[in-house]
Amino acid sequence: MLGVEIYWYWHYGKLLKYCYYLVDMSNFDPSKDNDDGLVVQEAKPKLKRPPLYKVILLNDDFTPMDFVIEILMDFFAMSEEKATQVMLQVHTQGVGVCGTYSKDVAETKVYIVNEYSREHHHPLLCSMEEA
Ligand code: TYC
Repeated sequence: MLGVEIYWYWHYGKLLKYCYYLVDMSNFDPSKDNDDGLVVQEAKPKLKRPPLYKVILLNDDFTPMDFVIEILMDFFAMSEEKATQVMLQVHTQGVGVCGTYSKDVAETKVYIVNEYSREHHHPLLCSMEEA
């Protein structure tokens, strides 16, 4: 590059900067690729998908089955059939998955389920783990 010429000007009340880059085009041949052997390597994407979290329900001996079904339908948008299936899974296996979500959504679900259970004096426990 041979140099830069800078101009300032007013445009609708704003002071704008205008730059000319002066380059030597004497050896420029538009029929060539003009990259001087430069190899351009594509950058590997550095972004990673954020981790997902499973929201889980734990079994206990006291929470009524109907209450667990109600939770699964109201907070996890399950049909009555699906909610019954998941509740029975927790009841027989000790733990069951209500759904998989981003971290903040999973944290919110865990919080509202546990709050709702406490408000209704049930010991039902909801938790989360990385998927
Ligand atoms: N085990 C409970 C009962 O017999 C029912 C239950 C199911 C409790 C699932 C909690 O996450 C749970 N009433």
